[in-house]
Amino acid sequence: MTAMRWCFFTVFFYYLVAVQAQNLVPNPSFEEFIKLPQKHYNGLGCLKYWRPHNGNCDYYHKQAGWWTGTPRNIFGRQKPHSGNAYAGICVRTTFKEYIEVKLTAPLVQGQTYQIELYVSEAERFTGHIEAIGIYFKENSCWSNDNNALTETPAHTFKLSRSDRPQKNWIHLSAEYIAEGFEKAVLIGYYQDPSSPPHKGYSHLYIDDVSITPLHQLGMKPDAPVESEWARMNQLCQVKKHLQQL
Ligand SMILES: [Ca+2]
Repeated sequence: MTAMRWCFFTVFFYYLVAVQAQNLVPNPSFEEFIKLPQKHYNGLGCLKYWRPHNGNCDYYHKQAGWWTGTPRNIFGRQKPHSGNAYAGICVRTTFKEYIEVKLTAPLVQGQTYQIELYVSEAERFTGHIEAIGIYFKENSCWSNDNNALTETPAHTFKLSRSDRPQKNWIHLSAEYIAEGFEKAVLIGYYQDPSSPPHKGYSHLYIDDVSITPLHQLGMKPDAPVESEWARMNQLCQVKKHLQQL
């Protein structure tokens, strides 16, 4: 292999890694597990990377029994948005669960990120989760406090009561400009001060969480976002060039 070809091969390899590594959330689809969830334990301890911030939270997988399986499980029936698995949190009057994960890299101050996730309220309960909060932390830590977090989330997604009960996943998406301290993310219930406190028993399925850099630092905020199609086009160009060497 000539030096030139080796150079292009190296660039191509790192480009592929960069494209695939953009999501800073490890195990974003909850597919990597340590052990399958079972009836006696289906907490996030079954998963790689993800941890409950409090309580146990819940994990569901297609290969598990019906109690903790997908699409059918104890809280309802829902196909994974992708793959075979998803996570779940319980929200009760006196008990709110949060899932958390340490990001693969800290967020960079001033950088804009796209936050995305898919949620679905389980149909076997009557309560409605009014809002989901995205909380960033400097450190990932477990808490024995089962109350709703009192701090203001980095972003709040309001959920419409008309979305429940339903079989479809709701796509939540927002942009966020990092402050630079963010090393872990928590996802869970948010108590809007202007709304009455949550009542009843609710369960929320969560799948495909991603936090990706949207704009490169130094670019204008309204600069066109490089699309997946454009990236694939560039990859094809690099591959074509390699074949010509
Ligand atoms: Ca999944």
